[in-house]
Amino acid sequence: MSYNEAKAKYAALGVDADRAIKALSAIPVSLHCWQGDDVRGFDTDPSKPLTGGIQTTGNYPGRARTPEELMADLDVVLKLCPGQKKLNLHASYAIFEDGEWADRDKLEPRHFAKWVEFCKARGLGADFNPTFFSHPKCDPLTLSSPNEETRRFWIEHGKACIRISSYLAKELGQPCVMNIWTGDGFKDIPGDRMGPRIRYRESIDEILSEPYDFKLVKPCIESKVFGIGVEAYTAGSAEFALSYAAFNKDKCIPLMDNGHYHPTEVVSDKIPALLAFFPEIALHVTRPIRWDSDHVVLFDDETREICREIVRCGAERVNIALDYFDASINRVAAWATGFRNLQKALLSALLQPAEEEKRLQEVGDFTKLMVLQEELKTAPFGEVWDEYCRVCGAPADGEWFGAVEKYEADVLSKRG
Ligand code: RNT
Ligand code: ZN
Repeated sequence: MSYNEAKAKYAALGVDADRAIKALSAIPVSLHCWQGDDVRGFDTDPSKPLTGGIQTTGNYPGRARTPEELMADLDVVLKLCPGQKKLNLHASYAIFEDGEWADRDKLEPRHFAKWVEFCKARGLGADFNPTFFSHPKCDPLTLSSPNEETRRFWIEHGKACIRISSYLAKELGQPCVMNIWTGDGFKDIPGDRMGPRIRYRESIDEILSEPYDFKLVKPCIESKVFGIGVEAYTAGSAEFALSYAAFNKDKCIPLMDNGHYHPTEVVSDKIPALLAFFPEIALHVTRPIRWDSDHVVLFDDETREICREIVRCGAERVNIALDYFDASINRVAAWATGFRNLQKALLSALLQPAEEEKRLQEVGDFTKLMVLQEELKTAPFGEVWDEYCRVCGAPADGEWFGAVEKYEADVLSKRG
């Protein structure tokens, strides 16, 4: 079947495929730098384990060990993926030159100058994350620590990150989403649940007292239900993070990571719930299996449902980022597969007759709504996807994996 035939089929369902393709090209998706090196970064000893309750499993060869390697791998991924991209950086990816090193409380915009150069040359915007884990100053708490010296260190880190985010936004001419997430919590039943949360709240207040233009820097508060080693309690629980954002709407927005809820809860349903109150929200799209396992994003039902809600509620109100890290497979393929799948899910959402679905619900014709939704599942999506890839100058399905295999043979497999 040709694209034109597929287009006619969609037209019969009340959908304009050309318009869907055009709309998708304008939706930015933030590509997380941390899939390439198992969330290690460049500012601490890479032999030390990841902390903060997150974990990468697997030791597939080819992990990027230097900024140059990570950038080279990112370049391969960017070429394999259609769509508008931003680069999502963590503070731990600071690039130090001439033997210099700065601790996290002393990071400066210039430590990200190389990333600005990288983004400028590729027309990318950037998002940013303070790194409140994998560092000797985690005691193991950070922003919620009862130790004032620890807490101050991490507050200074957060403030430094606001300044870096402003710099990224100004240099790249696009807003920078800056996400605050800590793994603060306890393995077992706490003796005090309130204290850490009050300190966490006060710490975020202090971080956000650093001046910034809310149109350029968008601080987010990411919640989490539990982590490895923090099974019983997290300071930044869903209610905590959401309440913080709700009480500070003029300063920050809530961020939902779909790996951070109980397994039967779905973020797709939470998107319109939050957007009924917040002008904007942010998302980390991942794939949890039984827990926050951060598997590669697939073109699966919940990813598609999340994208349907993004499209229905208005993609301009949702800051979309990916967040997963699989170290057991080729990392470049993991990156590209997840990014392409999110693009597929967005495209398939844009290929829905949203107005008609809404009308059927409003007139109470749930039979026709179900029939329509089911028949859409077998509409010729693949042809529209291929056309979208072609328009974007990206490879179609079946045309990109060979390049990854070659890159693995020529480059990745030679890394020690
Ligand atoms: C961890 C959070 C957080 C991190 C990244 C690396 O559970 O999802 O967003 O994955 O900041
Ligand atoms: Zn996340």
